[in-house]
Amino acid sequence: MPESIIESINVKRLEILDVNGDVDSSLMPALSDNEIKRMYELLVLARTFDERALHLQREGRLGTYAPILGQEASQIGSAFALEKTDWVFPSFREMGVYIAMGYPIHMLFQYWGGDERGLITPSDLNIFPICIPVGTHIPHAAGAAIAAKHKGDKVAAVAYFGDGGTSKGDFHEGFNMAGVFKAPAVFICQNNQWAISVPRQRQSASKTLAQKAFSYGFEGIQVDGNDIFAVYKATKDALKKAKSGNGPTFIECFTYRMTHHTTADDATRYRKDDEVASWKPRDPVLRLKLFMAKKGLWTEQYQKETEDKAKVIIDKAVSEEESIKPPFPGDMISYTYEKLTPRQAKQIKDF
Ligand SMILES: Cc1ncc(C[n+]2csc(CCOP(=O)(O)OP(=O)(O)O)c2C)c(N)n1
Ligand SMILES: [Mg+2]
Repeated sequence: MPESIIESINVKRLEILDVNGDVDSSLMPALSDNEIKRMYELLVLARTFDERALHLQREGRLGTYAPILGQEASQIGSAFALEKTDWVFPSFREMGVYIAMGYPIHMLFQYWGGDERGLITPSDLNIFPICIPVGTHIPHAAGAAIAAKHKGDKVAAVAYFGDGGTSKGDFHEGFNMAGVFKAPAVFICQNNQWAISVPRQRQSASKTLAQKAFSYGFEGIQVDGNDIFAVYKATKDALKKAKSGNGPTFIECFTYRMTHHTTADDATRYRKDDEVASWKPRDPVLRLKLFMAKKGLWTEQYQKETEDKAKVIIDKAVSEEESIKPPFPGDMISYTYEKLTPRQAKQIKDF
């Protein structure tokens, strides 16, 4: 039998907003001027949060923190497309998603300050707790999507994870289930080119990460993750498809982690300054700002007001968080064991 190609993989790449702030109007999603301004204000707020978290960590006022610098468009653009009723399964680098969904910011500081009560999601938000183990929440999202389908809920389940997450068995198990059951799931990978010190090319021999979805019978698409309009459109389309019974989508946001993996890491030990510098002109915030300036939506005055407003929100969140009574240390073991050992009982008494 002659060799033949059964089906070739056709991975689309979506780009709308370029580095000069110009858009491909044939692809531009419908967004009002106010919505575009709201997106920009969220980008600035998320970046202000991120900067403050780093400063607080350096001052010993916060624990280890995973920065989002460079990935803001992937996070705000996708979250902007979500409805409050959708179920979100985040990893540990999604502060922009939390902020865009309206999560109380002081609780984010509380969590990164080591107080788990910061992850008690307010009842009007469907956000699962941050998942520190890489990728283990991908099957949870697939399961939630299958459950929503059975219940007839018009919602989608959305999992966020990194390029490193695609190497986990959980990724393949979750994708397989989602594909077989045509689950209303949207999988969003922020391919930031690094999994701590492991570069993308050592993570997978696949040309794109997006193409992996095709093995499970659904579409994968790569988007420019520093282009907020492309991320928004891809997510909006995927959610619509999921909610109309047409199954899952995998979105690979092609972006870059501009700084260290966490505050416990030193990225200068394993990657070159030139590589980081080459991504600077592709900054997601700058790109939207250039677009808005051309449209007459951005002025120096507006920039100042936006930054001042963000600073006030973050200042307030920090003081709110720092006025919360610290948790009782004994809680570390109170909820772990059904019955305490005599030593643990003594420890709790001595706290
Ligand atoms: C199961 C598991 N193994 C190892 C780790 C340690 N770890 C934390 S983050 C990380 C890399 C994750 O890379 P990626 O998925 O690309 O996400 P990114 O950190 O780049 O956002 C590793 C190995 C972990 N948290 N969980
Ligand atoms: Mg990564």
